[in-house]
Amino acid sequence: MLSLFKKFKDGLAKTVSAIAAKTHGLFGGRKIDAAALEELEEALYTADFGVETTTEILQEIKAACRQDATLNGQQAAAIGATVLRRVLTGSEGKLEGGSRPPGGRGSVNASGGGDPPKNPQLICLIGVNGSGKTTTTAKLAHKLRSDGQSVIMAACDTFRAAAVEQLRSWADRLGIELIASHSGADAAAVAFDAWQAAKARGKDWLIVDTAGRLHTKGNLMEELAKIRRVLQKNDPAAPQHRWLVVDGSLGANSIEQAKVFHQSFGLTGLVVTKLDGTSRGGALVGIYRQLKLPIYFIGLGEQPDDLQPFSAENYVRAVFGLEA
Ligand SMILES: Nc1nc2c(ncn2[C@@H]2O[C@H](COP(=O)(O)OP(=O)(O)OP(=O)(O)O)[C@@H](O)[C@H]2O)c(=O)[nH]1
Ligand SMILES: [Mg+2]
Repeated sequence: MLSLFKKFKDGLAKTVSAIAAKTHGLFGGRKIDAAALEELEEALYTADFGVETTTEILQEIKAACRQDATLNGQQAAAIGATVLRRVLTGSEGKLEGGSRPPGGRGSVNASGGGDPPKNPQLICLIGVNGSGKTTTTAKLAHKLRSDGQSVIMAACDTFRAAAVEQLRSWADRLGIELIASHSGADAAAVAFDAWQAAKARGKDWLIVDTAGRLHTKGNLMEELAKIRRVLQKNDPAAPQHRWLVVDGSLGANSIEQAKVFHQSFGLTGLVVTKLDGTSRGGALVGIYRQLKLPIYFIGLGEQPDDLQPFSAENYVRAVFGLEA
């Protein structure tokens, strides 16, 4: 099995190799000079790390160069990694277990009856069109099940028949239960029914896929608020997780959108997708810096196993070419 670090490194290969090409392999170890610093600055901008982070990294490397004129690329990479770790402090979202601990059914109580089933924990995925919600719903369900949890998915993108079919084909492929209705059905009603089904069947998790929507469309944003209200009739704490799925290749565009989604739906976290398909994987840093919402998972491909819990350390090491 690939190590988690290797998955990050492979998934971020486009970003990493673009930086290496622009800096002529600086992190390999050659001596730092003014030209190398310029190349590094340019490479970090191009990879979408943003002005603040790029400036901080360059400032610290320049300060170290003033102390030690022989500073080399590997040492510079270590300094860059330290800055990035600092910027990403608090960025890792950690998903705590579902309605029961991994692997175990509810414990049997003294009267021999067994605990009443707990409410399912709910994750609702929202975002603009095409950001990766449906794929992430399936990958996440697969991940949770691989961790020994029981999962059900809800197809609450009722705008297009194709959307339900897309999730159904994932459900069939992965053997995961799906609650769906016809296209045009009320998304909130599907979410409500799915919650009831998850509760009745003692599932740990319910993952809700929603329709893509532009943050500027008030009626669609209202639909999200309604999904939340209706779910709260079942469980005032639901949906416990409200994650914005952000296309990592779109960079700074996501930040304004996220602010509007946050106002309507009270986001609790982020999933950053498609980092494998872009040489601008630094965008994740700007997104976190602006929003300060924990990143729970990142998408590094289109296969079921290509969703990884976000690890700031693995990300930082991959970017700066540090070995695990
Ligand atoms: N390379 C790569 N592709 C991804 C990733 N996540 C999603 N995709 C692809 O992006 C495209 C859109 O993904 P969907 O999951 O359908 O996106 P969505 O947000 O559900 O789209 P709408 O429902 O239309 O709003 C699909 O072709 C996915 O396979 C990822 O992490 N990496
Ligand atoms: Mg979708």
